[in-house]
Amino acid sequence: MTIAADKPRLSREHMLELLRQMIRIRRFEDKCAELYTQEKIRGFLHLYDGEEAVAVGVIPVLESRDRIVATYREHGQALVRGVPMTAALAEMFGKQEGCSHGRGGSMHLFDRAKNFYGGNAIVGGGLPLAVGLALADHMRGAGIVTACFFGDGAVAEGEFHESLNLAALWGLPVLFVCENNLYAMGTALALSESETDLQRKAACYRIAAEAVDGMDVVAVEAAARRAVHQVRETGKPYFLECRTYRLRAHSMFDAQLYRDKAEVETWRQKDPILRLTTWLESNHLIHADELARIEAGVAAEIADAVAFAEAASWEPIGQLTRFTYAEPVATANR
Ligand SMILES: Cc1ncc(C[n+]2csc(CCOP(=O)(O)OP(=O)(O)O)c2C)c(N)n1
Repeated sequence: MTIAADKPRLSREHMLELLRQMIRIRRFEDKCAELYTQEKIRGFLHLYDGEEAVAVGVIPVLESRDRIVATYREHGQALVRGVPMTAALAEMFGKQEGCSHGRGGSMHLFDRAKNFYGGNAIVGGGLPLAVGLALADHMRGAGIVTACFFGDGAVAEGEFHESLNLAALWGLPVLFVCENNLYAMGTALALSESETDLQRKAACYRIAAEAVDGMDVVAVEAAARRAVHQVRETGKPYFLECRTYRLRAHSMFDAQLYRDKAEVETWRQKDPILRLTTWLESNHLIHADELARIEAGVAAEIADAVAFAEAASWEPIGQLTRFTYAEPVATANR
């Protein structure tokens, strides 16, 4: 391992960028909640508040040719990856200018050009997909890494075990990123898993693993740099468990009866945005006007995205069956 791969990047500009990206996700999610109550966004909506340090710590470490597979709580991953906020929000509105043509909604953001393979409503569903992508890359000798994000709930699925087993057996370049937020909907981890130290599960499959404080963006980034470096060097899988917490309910339909307010409050003190801001302030690395500038820039981007999504169009009814089956090959190409 080279020192460069291991070393946290602590320049002021870099730290401000980490903060900006986390604020960008948080404010986007706040706006989504508001738009949901206005019924502009329909269907399911799962927000990422509290978990921003995971997406922001891991994704920028990847190269653009690397692939990302995510879950239904994926707005943050999509935004950090560079899926335009306009296209992401139009997707949630169900408009055809959305990144999945308005067919997928919040849970199925997809952008082939960004190597962002979704967005998946099925718990654990992204794991075999990631292994398949990595198998193809491995067979082509492409040197590409596939990062697969999933929750602690996915660990209880058979697909999790099948995917880890095959990735290890076949030596596939997958970075498994477990976002352990302690709950699968209303089920606490300790009620569904006999082993709650999730990174230990990787050892059974002979996969290198590490657990990291998922509320600390600097720690996540440093761990991700080690992990991605190792996957790229060896071509073998790696398991990164990010210990985090979702500060909001599971989805917009959840009364949160399974956890008490005091617990949520304790985790609010560990909020990754609050934590980084406090650290920057106490080290005199950020001024109030810089913070205000970041907030203003993010607010303007969100306002543009809302305007774009509002103005975007509904698909004509004649297109209803489009994407149901593969499009016929054009006669000219036959
Ligand atoms: C195969 C499958 N089983 C059940 C569900 C219903 N379901 C939706 S979210 C969820 C909890 C998943 O929790 P976790 O993987 O920890 O992710 P988190 O929501 O905490 O990010 C469940 C059980 C589903 N979508 N897919």
